[in-house]
Amino acid sequence: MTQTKIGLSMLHCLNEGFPPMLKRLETLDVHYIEFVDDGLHILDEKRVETINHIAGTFNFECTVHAPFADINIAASDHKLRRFILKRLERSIQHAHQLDSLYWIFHPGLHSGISSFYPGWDWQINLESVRSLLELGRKHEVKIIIENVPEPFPFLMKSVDDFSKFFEELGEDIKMVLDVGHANLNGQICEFMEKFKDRIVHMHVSDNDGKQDMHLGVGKGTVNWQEFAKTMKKTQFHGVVMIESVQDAKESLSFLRELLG
Ligand SMILES: [Mn+2]
Repeated sequence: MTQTKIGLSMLHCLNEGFPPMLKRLETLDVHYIEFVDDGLHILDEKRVETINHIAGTFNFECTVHAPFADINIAASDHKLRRFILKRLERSIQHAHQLDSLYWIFHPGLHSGISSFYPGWDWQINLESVRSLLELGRKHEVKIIIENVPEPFPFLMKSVDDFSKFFEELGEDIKMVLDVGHANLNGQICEFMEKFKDRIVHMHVSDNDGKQDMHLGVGKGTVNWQEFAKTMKKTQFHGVVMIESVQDAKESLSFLRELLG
């Protein structure tokens, strides 16, 4: 039996700056790491080089989370969108230099003018995803899209949103299932079963079912027993990446116990 691949996102120390994050990296007991190309951990050539140097010594594999704080790939202003895509391309290049397994990004959001033009931002979102897929091919990086949380005005949060998206995109794209986000609309198992051939990576954290709290795994209302059962049933073999902001180490032992 193969062991479940469990990893840890460096999101848990995004408040700490880049050098302290590197220090932590050297003490972690995981084989898979996710870097967040945002906030104090924004990547550049030099930082990528440093990470590669550490990876050579500590032998980990990584994924890269795209910047997300100021990013809307469904931005209606095309000049702004072009700039956003440029920024994202730089992130994809860093993912390539890090030999990242995947580059993970968020779908676009509705804006203050969306109601005047129904369906327009949905189309822009599709277009931007096609552009990103093209950039992924250009830089030889597998890009994957994430389900995002309520109550934010994202275009793609539910199973129905993703069904519509996969149907209309006209290209093949895989996804990362964020279990904490799916808990907010009560669709964890539905996502896992319906998109078992699409889901290649997972983000896990816990919450109270109302807010995206990124609690330690086992500290909220996610039914982890059911999650483990469904994971087996759907034969998920990707990385289960802990995205808790608190109790990262406890989450790691909880998942090792749960998933073996
Ligand atoms: Mn996530």
